[in-house]
Amino acid sequence: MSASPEDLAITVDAAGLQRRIDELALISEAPAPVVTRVLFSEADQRGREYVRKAARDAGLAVREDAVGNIFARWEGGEPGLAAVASGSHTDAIPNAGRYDGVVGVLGAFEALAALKRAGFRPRRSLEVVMFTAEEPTRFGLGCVGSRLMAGTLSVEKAAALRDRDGRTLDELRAAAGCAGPLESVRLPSGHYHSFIELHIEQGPVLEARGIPIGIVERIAGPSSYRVTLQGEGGHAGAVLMPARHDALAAGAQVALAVERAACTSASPDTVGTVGVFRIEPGAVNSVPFRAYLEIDLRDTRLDTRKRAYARIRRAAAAACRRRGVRMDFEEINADPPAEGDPKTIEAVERACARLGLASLRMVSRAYHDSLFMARVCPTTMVFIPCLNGWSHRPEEYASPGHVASGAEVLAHTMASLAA
Ligand code: HGY
Ligand code: MN
Ligand code: MN
Repeated sequence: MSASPEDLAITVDAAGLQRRIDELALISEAPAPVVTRVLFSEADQRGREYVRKAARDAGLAVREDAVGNIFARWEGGEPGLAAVASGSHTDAIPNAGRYDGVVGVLGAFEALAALKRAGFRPRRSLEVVMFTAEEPTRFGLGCVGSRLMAGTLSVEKAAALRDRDGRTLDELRAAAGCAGPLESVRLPSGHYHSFIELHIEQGPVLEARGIPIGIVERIAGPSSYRVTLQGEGGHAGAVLMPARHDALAAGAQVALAVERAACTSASPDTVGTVGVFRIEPGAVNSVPFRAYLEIDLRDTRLDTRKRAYARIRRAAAAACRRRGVRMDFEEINADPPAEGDPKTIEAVERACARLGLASLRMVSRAYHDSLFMARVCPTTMVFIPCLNGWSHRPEEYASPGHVASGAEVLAHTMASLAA
């Protein structure tokens, strides 16, 4: 019987962990310090190879599923018991930083390696998951890997996903060497005992409060929509204003309606963004005949997000009616918020107390694979501070000390849940 987790001398190799974060950051479609690793791109493939090697170096057994989720496992003493899991993603949106997702994958490998060095012998297996496609960049939908694992994305809808060049998920995953039917990705019920994801906060709260660890009680529910506006083009000099059906002007009113609905919501957590706005033909002396927008609308509460959505739809329809512009408004995803599991949260709080680290229960405004893992097992997240709350930009930064503390808290938590 190995020592109980409380007595383990667990030491995280902070320098080694930082070195691996920096090494992975160099695997990018863009020159340093920018990190870009879009799902199934050449850089993403090299990133996946790096992750497989890091898992093996940590002494873990590696397997992959049909959509490219990577599983790194430490078999426990009682294999029949549900495993304690952790993990995150290593795909990165264009012009991103080096910590988003990566801290949760490499930090979890380091947590398990530290437990091995401390002589811990888990009763439950311990597993780290590198999820495929947490970012929506390739297909417009985020968390494709964890959605399929949780069964919240149908195989039909997944197979219908296409990127901007019309390539399907099946084509791209086959080209990346993934094999097997998408049905096989779904986790059997009870597969995991619990799931804890280590991640940078991607917000300013922990840094501002000088608190090293956040523990997530609730993850905001994300929704996204694509809007196509079909107006009439024409010569910028010849078409008089009353005769215009300007798709960009209509799109501008839709974008302002998104902002107004979020700003006037009863919930301070309602946020709305138009992150994609393309127009055609895109010539200075031609009235835009088509506009394409993608809307990101989130909230920690479903009722206020639904009310904001209804307001956006009404305002967009009225603007298009007045302008004689046709509107096609399509939902990409609309997911409910997720709750952190009280017992798993308490396990993290006990680990923080043991390490003498202050912690704060809080909301996650970004979504994560934990949003879907919470559908299949008790889940929470461990946040660490990041500089000015910056994320999804090259200046993203978390100190080696905070990264190491996060991995240490993760190691103690997973050991206590797997003992
Ligand atoms: O958009 C998000 O919340 C996540 O970073 N993909
Ligand atoms: Mn992200
Ligand atoms: Mn992330």
